[in-house]
Amino acid sequence: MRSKTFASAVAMLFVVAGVTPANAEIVITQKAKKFDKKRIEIKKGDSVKFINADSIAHNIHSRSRGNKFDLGVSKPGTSVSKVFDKNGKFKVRCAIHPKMKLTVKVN
Ligand SMILES: [Cu+2]
Repeated sequence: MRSKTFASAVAMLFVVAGVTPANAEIVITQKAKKFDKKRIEIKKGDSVKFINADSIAHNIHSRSRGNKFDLGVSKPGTSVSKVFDKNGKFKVRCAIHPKMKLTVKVN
């Protein structure tokens, strides 16, 4: 029960500090080799869930300065998530389909 006590203590700390640990999850669907949105605006700490609703694989990544990442190959019917913990404007692309474009603005 020691870990439970610790978890409670951590939860108490969040309350005392006035921190809201809950962040939003924004869902982006990939279908017909397109993202269902061209640009989104989110808050720092929010995550974006990329659902692959296509019958082909995609590979979400970004080469934007300050926030380079590669979520790897996501097969049809699967999803991958990315937490955006830095402010800025980031270009998200698919490594397999260069025409797939999404801009994520993190405030
Ligand atoms: Cu793709």
